[in-house]
Amino acid sequence: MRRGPLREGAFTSPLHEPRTAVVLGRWLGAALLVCFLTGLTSHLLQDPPGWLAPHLPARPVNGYRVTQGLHVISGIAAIPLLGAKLWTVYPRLFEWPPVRSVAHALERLGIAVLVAAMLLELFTGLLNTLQWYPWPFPFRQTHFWVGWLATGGLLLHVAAKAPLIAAHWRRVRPGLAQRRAFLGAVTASVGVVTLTTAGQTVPWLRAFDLFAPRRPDLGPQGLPINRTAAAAGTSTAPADWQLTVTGPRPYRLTMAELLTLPQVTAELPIACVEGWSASAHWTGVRLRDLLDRAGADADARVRVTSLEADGPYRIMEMPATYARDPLTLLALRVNGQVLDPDHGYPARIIAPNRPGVLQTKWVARLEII
Ligand SMILES: Nc1nc2c(c(=O)[nH]1)N[C@H]1C(S)=C(S)[C@@H](COP(=O)(O)O)O[C@H]1N2
Ligand SMILES: [Mo]
Repeated sequence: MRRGPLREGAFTSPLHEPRTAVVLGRWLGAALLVCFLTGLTSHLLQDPPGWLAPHLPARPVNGYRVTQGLHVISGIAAIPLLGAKLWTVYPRLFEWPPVRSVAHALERLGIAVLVAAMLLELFTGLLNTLQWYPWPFPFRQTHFWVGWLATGGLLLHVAAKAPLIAAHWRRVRPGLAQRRAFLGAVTASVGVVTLTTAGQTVPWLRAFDLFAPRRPDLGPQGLPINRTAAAAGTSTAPADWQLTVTGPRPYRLTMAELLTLPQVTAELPIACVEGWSASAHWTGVRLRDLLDRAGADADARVRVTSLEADGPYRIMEMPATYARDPLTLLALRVNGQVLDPDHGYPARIIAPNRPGVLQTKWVARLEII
């Protein structure tokens, strides 16, 4: 009956043992914890429940840039770590007898769910950084819920293995030379994938940004683009474009009129959920000036609508904290030039500590709520 990998002694490497699994598990656990917490942060900033929205902070200015950068960095680092961890423990797949008791069956089932959820989570996350969605389900909801499943499964796994983890937590001397070499190779792989991708968001690693899907300095006006004006159907703004503002005292402004209002310059990043970020100098009219002019209350939210005919980011809502912030602009210029159509000409929103998806381009209308 026991053939191939099911044979006794089929796996000869001395590394298929708990100490290696524990060392890798610690690194992987740390990466996944960072990934989970920053992912949750991203979810709450992008799509907050109603009770939380008014309390989201507009500071630090680079907050989302840091948390989302860490999310993608830790997620990418987790890929080689998970590979090494699975290699270390995979002989357990061929355990004999396959099931010893109900508890054992449940534990194996739990591991199956955990591994499947982890693989799906890292796979969908990585492909999202490439904006590639070769599956029929929606990315965001799937990535969010599978993230909970993977994290819950991980906590149960750590609880179930706590005695084994505790027994192998401390280094035993002399260490195994093979293990040192293996862990060294894993560390090197993590280092290489991190170093060659983190430059999409960490400015001083930019020179090594070989494999990330984005170079933060490549694109019109020195900034990358996600959705081009051609894709959005906004390559040429209507000749009679006017900004429409609705509220207690609704009004419309032409571009010439907007340019007569006080212009403010702010240095703010675009921090895309896919992991790239880039800072720029934006010039335009403070959003709060436009809202005050329409008679908005200090705690009013604003709904921003783009010229774009459709697309998931055509309409965006902004809580008062961001709308009142002195750095939140209806930007008309970037890095000293009139906005390129790809960057949102005639006008775009730019606000501190917000996900890139909420930095609406090609603004047509502001509604005070
Ligand atoms: N109207 C509109 N605004 C949008 C988008 C969009 O698809 N439509 N994409 C958003 C996303 S996902 C990002 S990361 C930023 C990118 O800004 P940039 O192209 O100016 O760099 O714009 C945001 N604004
Ligand atoms: Mo984005």
